[in-house]
Parts: sequence; structure tokens; C-alpha cells
Amino acid sequence: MAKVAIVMGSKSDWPTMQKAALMLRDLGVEFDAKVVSAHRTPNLLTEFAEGAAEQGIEVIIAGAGGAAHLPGMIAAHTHLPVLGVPVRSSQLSGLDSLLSIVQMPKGVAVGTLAIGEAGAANAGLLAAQMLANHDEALRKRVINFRETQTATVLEQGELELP
Ligand code: RP5
Repeated sequence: MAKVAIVMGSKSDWPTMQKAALMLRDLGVEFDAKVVSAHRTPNLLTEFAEGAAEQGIEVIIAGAGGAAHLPGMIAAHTHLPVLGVPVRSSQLSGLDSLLSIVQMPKGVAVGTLAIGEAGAANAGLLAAQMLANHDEALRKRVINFRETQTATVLEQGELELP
């Protein structure tokens, strides 16, 4: 059963949000991914967010661009932790998305990640780290991921001009 739900405001967000999905897949975490739009499908948003905990979801990753109200509105409807990913927009390069997601009022929390693919990948990683608190096997996979990453960087050694 999926522990993480990845939702996004439009299918056009999927190339970015796939980075969250790939991270979760690499770490062996089950997830669902679908489009839920704050503005175009507001009733679906409410239904999804209110029902997510009952479905067994433990963490929600929500990505959106522009007037990115999706993560905050989902957080308004659930006690589950919500990780917000600002998707890079065509007009303002995602600064609009970032500001829309990050400035939540006190009392309704969204954990906001970086703009774009790095933020999406880190949302997947952070969701896995949260679940690893009560999953020993996943904790080992997360630690192994970090150690492998460190070793890869250390192996790069001295850099030279081409
Ligand atoms: C937002 O509007 C979506 O999250 C997407 O980032 C942006 C543009 O959506 P499309 O016009 O490409 O469907 O709601």
C-alpha cells in the first residue's frame, strides 16, 4: 500500500515531480502519483486531502507552479505532513511558486523544498527519511544512499581543465 502520495497541479508538472517519484522508487518506498488541481479541481482536492490518512498515506508531496496554492490547501484539510515543491513557471521561473508555497500562516504547516527538480528529489528523500523513523530496513537504505553519494563525491578527486 502506498505510504506517500505525490500530487501536482497539472500533468505539465510531472517531468519535475517524477524526480520525487524516482527517489522514492530508488529507496523502495511505495507511492501514488496523480494530478489534483487547487483551482481546476477544488472538490477533488478536498476529497483527496480529507481521505488521504484513511487510505494509509503518511506523507503528501504536493508540487505546483505559478499561483501554487495546492500544498497549502491540502495542508488545510489534513493532519498529515505536506511537503511542497515549487515547480518552475514559464513567466517567473518558479519564484512565484516558491513564494506562494512558503509563506504559510502560523498554524498550518507546509515544508517547502527548493524550486524545481532538486526540490522534487529532496521531497522524495525527506518523505523517505520521515518514514524511516519507524522502518528499520528503510533507514538502512537511506543511510546507504547518503554514504554512496558521499563516496561518489570523494572519488571525484582533483579537477583539471579539459
Ligand atoms: C499550476 O499551473 C500547475 O501546477 C502548473 O505548474 C501550472 C501550469 O499548468 P498548465 O497550464 O501547464 O496545465 O496549476
